Amino acid sequence: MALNSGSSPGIGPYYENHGYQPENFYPPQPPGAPGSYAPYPALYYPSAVPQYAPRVLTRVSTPVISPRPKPSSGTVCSSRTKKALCVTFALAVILAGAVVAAVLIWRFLESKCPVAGIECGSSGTCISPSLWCDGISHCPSGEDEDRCVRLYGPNFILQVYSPQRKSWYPVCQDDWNDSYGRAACRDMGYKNSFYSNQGIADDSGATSFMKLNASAGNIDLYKKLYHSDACSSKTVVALRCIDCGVTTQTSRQSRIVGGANASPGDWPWQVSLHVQDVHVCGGSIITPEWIVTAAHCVEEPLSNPRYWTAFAGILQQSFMYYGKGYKIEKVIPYPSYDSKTKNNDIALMKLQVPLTFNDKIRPVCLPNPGLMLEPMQPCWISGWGATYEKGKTSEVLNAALVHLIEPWRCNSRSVYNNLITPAMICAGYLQGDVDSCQGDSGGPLVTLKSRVWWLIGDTSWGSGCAKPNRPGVYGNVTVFTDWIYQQMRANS
Ligand code: 4AZ
Repeated sequence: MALNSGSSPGIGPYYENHGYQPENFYPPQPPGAPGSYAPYPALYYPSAVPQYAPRVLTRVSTPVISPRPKPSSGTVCSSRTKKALCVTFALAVILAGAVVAAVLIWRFLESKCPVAGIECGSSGTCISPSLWCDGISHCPSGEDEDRCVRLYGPNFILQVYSPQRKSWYPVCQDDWNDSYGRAACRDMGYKNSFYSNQGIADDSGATSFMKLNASAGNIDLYKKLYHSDACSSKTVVALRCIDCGVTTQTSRQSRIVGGANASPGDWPWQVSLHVQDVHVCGGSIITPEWIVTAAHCVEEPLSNPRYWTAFAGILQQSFMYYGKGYKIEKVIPYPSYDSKTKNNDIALMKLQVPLTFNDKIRPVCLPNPGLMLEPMQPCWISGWGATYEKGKTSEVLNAALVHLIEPWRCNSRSVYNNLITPAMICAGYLQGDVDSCQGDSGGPLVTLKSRVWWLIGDTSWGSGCAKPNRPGVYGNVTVFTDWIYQQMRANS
């Protein structure tokens, strides 16, 4: 991270960071890679050849003395009885093989959506995970839209999608309890994770709610929900599935304006991702098992989870050598990541063993839809990246204050001239000086709002570091939250 000086961000009118935006919102992309750096040095590439020596069978030098001349058909199946035994044995082996193959085929056919699909109820119809909860019914009985939940706005208001009315509704607090909260968190993709349920006054001006029919017996949560224009408690459910976006650190803002070394617990979601004991990229903890990073970090030949180790809660690179590293179980790059344009530069890593949270290791919140950001929202970047262009990665974790730069400004001719897509977000200073740099990739761009830290971006690219009119470009995480939750659901 290039760290020199900072400046006070201006305050402008609010704008909503809409998730998905129309494809044709921006002009077509000119060809050519926008980044001027390779994502990782060739030095870190794992060897392309297997690292084990093949075992060779050695012959015994002592001659074998045969009492009788060798029959032409071989030594084992020599007599008639032995032949019969051989045939029986061979048949048994073939039969066992056939049984194993039949079981495997049966299992494959039994999972009715074997190729990355989700089954609509038990109808046998398979649809792509990306079509779930997209507001359009694809399943024969609309099952893909009938248990869609989301957390809306800075206060985590629980909303349920109504396929009939084609709209999201807040859930009235009447008769709600923690076990419903747990079920909603599970349906969102949080495996066994639930933090709090609270009834809060709804400030969205909603006049219609989803209400629980408490007398409906022990049936599915979504079958118990019905529309109502009344909500007697006058409060709606605010649901937190994970205690995210909080730090024990309180004096950050006044201490490190303009960028400086981080203190323990400042950025507890920041991880360092290593390949062969070398820091390659940053990442952000979002749950005990999931890390958000950049897709360009895990491009071939580094797509294999076995190459990667994550370090959490450690500020200094030299201490990681002795620290506890977390092995990676899965690497999931965004399916339509484009390595030429860096469009959709986001990936997920699933840890083999979940993290235990403490003051130094904590998750950041994924941005909820309805989170309003200012055009020049103050944000923070952090990482072990180079402290000057073409420099080496830093020994200590650094952090800097930057501000968002509106897409129209970042796409202007003097800045990135239409290279910025809706899946990207620019942050930094047009005068230069403070920026992310090589080695910060995959790491967080976060903002503090309603006393919660939100993951707004993942460090993606830029032309050089801290140069005038060349701010940092980040993956626009808000655009990817549906995909992230889908992956957490499908790989839990
Ligand atoms: C990199 O190569 C990189 N100035 C990350 C961020 C920026 C440039 C390069 C933005 O990892």
